[in-house]
Amino acid sequence: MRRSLLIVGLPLIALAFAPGCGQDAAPPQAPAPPPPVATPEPPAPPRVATPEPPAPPSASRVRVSVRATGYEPATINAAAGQPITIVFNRVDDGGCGGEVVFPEQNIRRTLPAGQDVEVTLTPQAAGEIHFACGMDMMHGTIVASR
Ligand SMILES: [Cu+2]
Repeated sequence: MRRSLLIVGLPLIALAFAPGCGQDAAPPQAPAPPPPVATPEPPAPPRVATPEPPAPPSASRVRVSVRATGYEPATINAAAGQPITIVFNRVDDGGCGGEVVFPEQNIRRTLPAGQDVEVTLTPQAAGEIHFACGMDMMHGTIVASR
């Protein structure tokens, strides 16, 4: 019995005192913070002119295998306005892939077997650029998009 009274009584006492405490206590006069001292900004480290990192080669460089059966891949995606390099490698000595022609670009290259031959061009607009073997039998397409 006494215990329960105590338990009930203590919070009541605390409640009775709580408002009084707040009123009695004068609002603490917070001392004004000292005016911030203007510290000079540390001089920025000299910016070393770093050259732009080169674009990842995979983005603008595509390998194309030239087989007797055709170009692999035969369709290449490119970004209009960005140069793209196609690295032709004629895998099969046979077949008719000994020459590659970009008729719209006025490009014609001989493809010796087993050698990388690079053709770099920049699609000027979104659309297709075609290439073919010298006899216009095997075909490939660059699809340029914005
Ligand atoms: Cu051909």
